[in-house]
Amino acid sequence: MEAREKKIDTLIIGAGFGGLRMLHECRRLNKEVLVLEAGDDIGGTWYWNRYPGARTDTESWAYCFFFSEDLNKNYEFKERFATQEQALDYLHYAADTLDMRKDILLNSRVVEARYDEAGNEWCVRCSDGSQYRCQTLVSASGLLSVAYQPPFDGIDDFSGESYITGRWPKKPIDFRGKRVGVIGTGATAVQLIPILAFSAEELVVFQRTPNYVIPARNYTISEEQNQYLSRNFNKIVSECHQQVFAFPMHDSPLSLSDVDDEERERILEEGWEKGGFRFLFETFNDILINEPGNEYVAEFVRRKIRAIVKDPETAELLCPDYPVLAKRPPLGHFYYEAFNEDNVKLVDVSSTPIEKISERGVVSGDREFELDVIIYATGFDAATGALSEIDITGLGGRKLSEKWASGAKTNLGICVDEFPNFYMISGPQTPFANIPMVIDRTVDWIGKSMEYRDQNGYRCIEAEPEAVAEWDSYLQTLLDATLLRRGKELHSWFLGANIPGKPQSVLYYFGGAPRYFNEIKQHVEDGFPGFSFS
Ligand code: NA7
Repeated sequence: MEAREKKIDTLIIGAGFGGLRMLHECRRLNKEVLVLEAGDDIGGTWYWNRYPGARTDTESWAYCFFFSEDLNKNYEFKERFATQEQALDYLHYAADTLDMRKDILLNSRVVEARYDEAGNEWCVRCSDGSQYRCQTLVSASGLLSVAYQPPFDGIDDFSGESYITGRWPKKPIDFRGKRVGVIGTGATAVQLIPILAFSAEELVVFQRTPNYVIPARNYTISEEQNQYLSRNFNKIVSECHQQVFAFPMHDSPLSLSDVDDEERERILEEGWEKGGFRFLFETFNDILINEPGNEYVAEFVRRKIRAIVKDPETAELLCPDYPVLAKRPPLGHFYYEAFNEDNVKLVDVSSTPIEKISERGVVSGDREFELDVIIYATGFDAATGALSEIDITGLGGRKLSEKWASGAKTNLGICVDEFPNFYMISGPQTPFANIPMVIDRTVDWIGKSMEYRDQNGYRCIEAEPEAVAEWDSYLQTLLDATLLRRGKELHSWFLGANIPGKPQSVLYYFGGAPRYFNEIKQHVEDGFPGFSFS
């Protein structure tokens, strides 16, 4: 039987924050649009990451859509940092309020996208055999959507239960009376560990690299604060446009050397009390670039760790020895405190790596840890993972996987040369910052470029190869100016260094969100230099 083939103007892959924002943009442009979503519900990250303790690390009033004041005015945010259920609830609320579901097809995993030069169309195929043709293809498949599980020997030999945080089952899991091992101490594990400490009989945490965990200081949002947030929606949006990581915060005017030790200590204490990323951005403005000053902040956090964690040996293991922000710092909800519980044990696997998984548990060096449950909180194939799961072919049979064999390269983090009318949201080489805000600005640019293409009688937009090369070296320069350049030795997913063998390139733009927003705005005003229209 011949597979059905539907023609549509614009196809969007993924119904998370990016896909829904793009759907809204297509409606603004009066485009016929369809969103193909692999899951059986919308939500993307917030659909899949339902492990206990999952929450946003961005304050909920800035973890939202920014295109409609009315949409947010009528929504009640529940907590400073939305839980997974709350973040998903917001997306459901937005999709229902804006009647988006009629343009979304669930259970539709895109596996192939091929550009047909003769027809100037993308031919898209899903795993169920359904096929589509579209003029414009937009990937909103997520920056952290393909969970990474290290290929340890013997994974299948384990006789207990195994879970991967990024593909957590819908059914609640009962950890009571069980010996549970968590591999990883990134942002995910940091959220999960304090919750598991309450239920597991024994909790063994396998740590390769410690992180600087900043207290989140979560709280319930009062009715009064919700009213304040409604009244101040535009102010919040404008704050996000101006803050270096697109948060509704005020970057400190002070550098670490502007003040003496006593004042520096006071400011850091104040930031520690505010909690969240305010500790890093509202205290001093050069933590990410000033190495000696950074060491002062690092030692401040280490002193906090030593003060919280009672066992000195455990406290030392939890103290990182690299610069703050060289890896993405997690926000903690009583993370360090969890290590004071008698049932929680920290195991350092930095010098004796996990060698294999046995029938009974985890083997590191000459030690075997017997477990009933192993949880892999081992991160994601970031930025390019979801794109590399789709067989994407551009002009002249060029595969995206071949093109990126030595590292992903793009223009503006949105388009790739030889892949006409193909856009990426949250793809490689966009800013790493408050993700819904970066999505918002990226989609605004995509919408304007589509408008420009259509209104000027063109049928095609394509990135120019010279501009792609320039963007790549520009991003390298921006990275080199920050302490994030240390990421390679720290297995940072910002560089693809968390996955052995992954081609490495600068996967994110670190010039600051406001600079990027201005640059792409300028691109529109200048008529899209670095892109050819035909
Ligand atoms: P991360 O931050 O990539 O953390 C993954 C963790 O898994 C990290 O602690 C890794 O140690 C650890 N890991 C990975 N491979 C191994 C092996 N082979 N052995 C031991 N430990 C290993 O992912 P998350 O899901 O926590 O967070 C991702 C982002 O999601 C986060 O930054 C937020 O933006 C939301 P390592 O540090 O590499 O030594």
